[in-house]
Amino acid sequence: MTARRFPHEFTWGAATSSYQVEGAVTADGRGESIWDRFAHTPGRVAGGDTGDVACDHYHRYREDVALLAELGLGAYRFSVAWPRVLPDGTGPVNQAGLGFYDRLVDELLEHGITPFVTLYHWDLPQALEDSGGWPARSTAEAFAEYASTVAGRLGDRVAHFATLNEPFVVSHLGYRTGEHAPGRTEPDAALAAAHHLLVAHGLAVPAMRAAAPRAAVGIVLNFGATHPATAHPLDLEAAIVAHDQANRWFLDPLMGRGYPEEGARAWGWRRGEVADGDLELIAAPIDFLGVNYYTRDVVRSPALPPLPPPTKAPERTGMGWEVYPQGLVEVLQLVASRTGELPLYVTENGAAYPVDERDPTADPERVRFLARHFDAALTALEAGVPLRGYFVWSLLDNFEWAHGYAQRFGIVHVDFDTQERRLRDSARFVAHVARSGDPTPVTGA
Ligand code: IFM
Repeated sequence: MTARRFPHEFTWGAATSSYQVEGAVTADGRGESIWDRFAHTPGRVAGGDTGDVACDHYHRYREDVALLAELGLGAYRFSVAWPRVLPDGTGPVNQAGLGFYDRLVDELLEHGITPFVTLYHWDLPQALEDSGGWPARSTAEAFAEYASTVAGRLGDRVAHFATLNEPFVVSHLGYRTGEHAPGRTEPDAALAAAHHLLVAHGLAVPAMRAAAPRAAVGIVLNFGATHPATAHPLDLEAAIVAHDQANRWFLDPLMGRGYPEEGARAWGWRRGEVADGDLELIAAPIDFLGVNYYTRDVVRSPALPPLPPPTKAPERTGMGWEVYPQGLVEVLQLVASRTGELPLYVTENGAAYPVDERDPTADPERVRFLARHFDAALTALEAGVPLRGYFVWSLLDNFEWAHGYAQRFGIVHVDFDTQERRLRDSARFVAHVARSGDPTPVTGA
């Protein structure tokens, strides 16, 4: 029997983001970001951790590119820190900060690795938050200028830019639940932020195309399989609302379908911030869509009593997220039903697990997690989903936001005392899949 394989031209990569790995938060004129401020506020991040040093990727990027090359990965997804480029969010460009990304891109290209650049992975310049943050439309306008500056500088060498990473998380964890920076708990502001993130994307797309005519421009959204807890009509209703609010809120307007009605009604959204022409602007054609997938959401109506715990508890990662690989097939098919032939990438998938103290490079659970999700991606591909690539989250153990360094997602173990990097078994597995196209683990898992 012939093994099922990914096609040769399929892109394999690993992903990181600026605040999670770079450190060097005051180097070369970088301005303050909302995550600097938030992490330095007592009680916001587990263990009082900050991204001040993180993986010191800012100084060690050559070593990290060498790791990608050693693994034979064809692509690296990273993000640009807006406050490195424009320390106050607008105004004069900090050439020293932009220079870092120049060097990183050149280093990648010298190793034959394709850069996939995200413009916004959550580190908003604090100065922009001080003048209203994402709930203010001016932030969207500032983003478009910043995005075209970066595209203009890197677009002669970078062929793939994503505007935003996970606008759902930015708006709802940042402004509704307050679990993320800037830590605001203002439901109306969260909805305004969500809309302005999409406006930012819509303004940035033509500006980036003008600045970098050869580059593909897309966006990265997070999705979860969303299922009702039971067949009770109230659970079914709650799952529809959750699906609208989490999975369709950004996808539908991007695809020209407007905001999903059930979700908008449940949030009591009055749409005051939607200006004439916004929906057309947001639906500007894009060249690819990034899909981040980790788990599923089992939805119980708040009007029903909580269910007793299941007799067999589902398998979960260190984050407490259910391991649910078939959800990736579901999500990719759902997305493709709305995006048609638009190229899709899994731009993030991976898992945090506790470190085996005897051998921090042994991570059989992560190998198994990835193998099952690779298999799901292949199933979607075989079913006709135009999936072009897969980025594992993450290349390195890093700053996992409000969890600090307690949750480790890396296929490379990082010793945060010495900054030593060591390949985990999962890294070798990803290398094997990238080389052979065969998603089956070589040994045991
Ligand atoms: O670490 C994050 C990343 O920054 C965005 N997507 C989810 C990852 C795991 O929580």
